[in-house]
Amino acid sequence: MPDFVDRARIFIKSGKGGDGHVSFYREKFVANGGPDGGDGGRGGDVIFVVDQGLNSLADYHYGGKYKAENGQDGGRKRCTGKSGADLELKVPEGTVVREASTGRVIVDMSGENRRVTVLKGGRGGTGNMHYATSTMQAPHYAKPGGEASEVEVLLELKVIADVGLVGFPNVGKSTILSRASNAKPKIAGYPFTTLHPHLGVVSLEEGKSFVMADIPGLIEGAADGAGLGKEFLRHIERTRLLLHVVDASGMEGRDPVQDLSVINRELSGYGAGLEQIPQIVAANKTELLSEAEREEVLDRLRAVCEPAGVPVYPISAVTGEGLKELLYAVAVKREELPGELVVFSPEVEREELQAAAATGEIDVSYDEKEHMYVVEGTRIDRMLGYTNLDSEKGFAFFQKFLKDNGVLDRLNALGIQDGDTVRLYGHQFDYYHSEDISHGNDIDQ
Ligand SMILES: Nc1nc2c(ncn2[C@@H]2O[C@H](COP(=O)(O)OP(=O)(O)OP(=O)(O)O)[C@@H](O)[C@H]2O)c(=O)[nH]1
Ligand SMILES: [Mg+2]
Repeated sequence: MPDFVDRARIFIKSGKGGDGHVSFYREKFVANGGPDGGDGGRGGDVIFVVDQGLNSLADYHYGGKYKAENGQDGGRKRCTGKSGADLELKVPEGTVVREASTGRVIVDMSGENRRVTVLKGGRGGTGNMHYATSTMQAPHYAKPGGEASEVEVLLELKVIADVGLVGFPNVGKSTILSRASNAKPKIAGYPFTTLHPHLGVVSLEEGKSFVMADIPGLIEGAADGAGLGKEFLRHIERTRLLLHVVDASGMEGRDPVQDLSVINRELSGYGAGLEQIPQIVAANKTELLSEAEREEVLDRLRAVCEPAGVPVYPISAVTGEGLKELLYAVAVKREELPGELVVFSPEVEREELQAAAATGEIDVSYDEKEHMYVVEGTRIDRMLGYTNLDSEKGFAFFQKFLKDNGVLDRLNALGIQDGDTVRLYGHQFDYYHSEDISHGNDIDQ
């Protein structure tokens, strides 16, 4: 398994509620005991939890289905079914959970979001013990448990760091991080040595410290995906400050001033406002230059950077020269910048997600107290949401829906008679077998 994974696609499913039970109290010499069927237990929720010890989504790399437990059915003697256990999915801080079908953000596990319920389990069905009335002493029905919900989600890790290192491959970003922090990124003299983000805590004297992210090198076209640029740029979306590293020695045959503008163009091209993040430029590998060459390069860099308010620091990550000054400037600048962590807002409400995620069971029951049949379930709810029952066509569609989904069969099985009332989410209808179900006194109108 790869040690670092920053994206995964999984199915999550909450537990179904347990069914209510139908039974009657029985004892020797006691005839016709009352109803004693217990309630079903509730189904487990799916909950995302930030685990401080994780820094990768590797656990979810293989996808698959993650399921909370179903509630158990109610039992005899007023026995309530056991609730289904919740499912806790541990993720690293900074994981954004999206609905796979639409890409909408469900929750960003950052900031205050340490533990968030994403799918609720179905409620437990009520047992027949609740349905005894003076007129109906032997109710032969109970409520089925609420349905489970299932949805496919995308998990995306956007690391949380104060400062992001950007620049072409091989300019010395990882060398800077390794010298400045406790992090031990791989360093080598070839491009794309760094394959995934590393975080390091940079601690300076006077109690100043910040978290710096080293990401893989960027190349022209990164914003359009070249060299996996998009994947990498994602990780600097939350940083407050960018440390833009260039190779001042030009030893790879490139020009640092031109490199700077190529990378800046990619940042703008990415589209999440990366070009707005303040920058500090580090001109690295200066120990390879003569005094004169060094001044020439710095003058050219400053000519383009300083008018834009971007300071330039000459350094050598290898000898350590200039590093202290650079890091101090980074710490000071970072402290000036607004401290609010960027937390992405949800784009889909949990209720909506839940409705869309309904596994589609439809409950059909008889309400003894109200003397009517009841049809409910999220799918019915949704169907009513887009059907106009007042139109001829809409009503015909509705009838067909009830028939196709076995609702009419289930009403018949419960013993429905012509003229009986059926309730569906605030609508009431009179049932007539010949026409399946007829337009009745709709209490909503
Ligand atoms: N001469 C000299 N070489 C340096 C300096 N800083 C880094 N290097 C060398 O440059 C090469 C690349 O360094 P890395 O830190 O791996 O570069 P990077 O920017 O992280 O590269 P990618 O991860 O591929 O994007 C290594 O051989 C380093 O030893 C420096 O200040 N002077
Ligand atoms: Mg590197």
